Amino acid sequence: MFHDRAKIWVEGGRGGNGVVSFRREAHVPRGGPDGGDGGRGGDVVVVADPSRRDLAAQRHSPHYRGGRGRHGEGAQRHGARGDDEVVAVPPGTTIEGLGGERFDLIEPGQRVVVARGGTGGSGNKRFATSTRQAPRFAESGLEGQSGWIELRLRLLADAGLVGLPNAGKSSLLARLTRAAPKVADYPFTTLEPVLGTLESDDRQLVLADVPGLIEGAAEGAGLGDEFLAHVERCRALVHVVEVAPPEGSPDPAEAYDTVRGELAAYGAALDRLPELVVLSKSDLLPDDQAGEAAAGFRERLGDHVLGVLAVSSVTGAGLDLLRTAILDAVPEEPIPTAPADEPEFEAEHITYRPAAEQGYAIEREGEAFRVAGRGVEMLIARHDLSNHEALAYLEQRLTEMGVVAALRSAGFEPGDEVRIGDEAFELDPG
Ligand SMILES: Nc1nc2c(ncn2[C@@H]2O[C@H](COP(=O)(O)OP(=O)(O)OP(=O)(O)O)[C@@H](O)[C@H]2O)c(=O)[nH]1
Ligand SMILES: [Mg+2]
Repeated sequence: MFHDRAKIWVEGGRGGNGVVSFRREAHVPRGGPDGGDGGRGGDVVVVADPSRRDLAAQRHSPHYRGGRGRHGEGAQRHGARGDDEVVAVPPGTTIEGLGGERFDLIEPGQRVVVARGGTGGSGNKRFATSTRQAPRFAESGLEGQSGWIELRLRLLADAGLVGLPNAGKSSLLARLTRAAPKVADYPFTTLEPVLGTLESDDRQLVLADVPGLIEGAAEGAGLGDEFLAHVERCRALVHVVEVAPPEGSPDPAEAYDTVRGELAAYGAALDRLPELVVLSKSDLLPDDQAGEAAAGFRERLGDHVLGVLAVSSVTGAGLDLLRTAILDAVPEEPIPTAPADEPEFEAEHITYRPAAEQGYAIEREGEAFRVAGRGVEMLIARHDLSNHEALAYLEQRLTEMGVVAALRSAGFEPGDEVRIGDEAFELDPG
């Protein structure tokens, strides 16, 4: 089964804790603080890996967690950074990130950080000042970013084979490329997209064979039309129509119009892609009749299509012309820009916005006051409020940040209860 969607849980590693430690030396009775900082938690990184075919692995095990940052140690030893967790996906995968932003992984090796690890806590050394020479507190590490994100694969193909079921699409892919798709004389033989590479002397081009479309596919008839996502990135369509359909089947013109209608109903501008029309199974008609059918189509469609060709996958008639026509239909790759000119892709896109961290709002909750805001909540999360020194430090920081003044103008009096994040405490700024 080919999986082109997956929902995964991503969680950056927790930062390591800072440590409380004091220098110990022979002959020095009380050394200064020397507690090191905790290391940052590892990130969760999604990487485009060409050896991956689909998103089956992510559906099978949907949880990804960055490694924990190590705690700091005495003698100013900082904890090591946590290991990154790598999620390998096929090129062509689109990611909807934690903040709703979208990333397209196209080139092999392209990577995006989808969940950052938490920052490590500072050791007590960092809290030493002239008036607080022996701080007996340190910060805890913070949790990493976490949440569910969506992955969606849209294959990277240059040209897509479309048509009614049984039109002969897979047979063509098998003749034009080394791919070996299943071929059989019943509709919906192809259940999932198959890629093949069309080779010429100087170019390689990827062809996608997708399931057949029937009337009403946009409303879910047959196999529906979701698999058309895999031709969305194509630069041309090869529309396959049986030149001599069996008794009782729609004639070639009707078959053609049905598929065009479904392409238009799907959207994504599929009906505006350059189109080559292939009349398949020409061996079932005498040569002149297949040629006449092609001429009739050409007249009817005119400039709307790149061309109309009668071919046979059985005899090989017309296949060389078709190969050339497909190569011509897909423009040469634009010359890639020098890597230096490309925007930095490594998703530093997901950054904390310092401005947002500065802001806070004060609200009354009965007798208590709630201070809401990412910056203050992170500050509280880092400290152990049962530690008197840590509490005194927090009061000092809240005063410096203007939170205490803002509380006072909201009616707060020293000794009132203040709530921040999950914590509630009596604030009594000196
Ligand atoms: N005589 C003749 N038969 C063909 C030709 N091409 C395909 N066929 C037959 O047509 C039937 C359908 O071929 P497929 O290639 O599986 O058709 P498809 O369009 O991929 O069909 P779905 O995957 O079901 O949509 C098979 O029995 C093929 O052997 C051809 O050029 N000549
Ligand atoms: Mg097929």
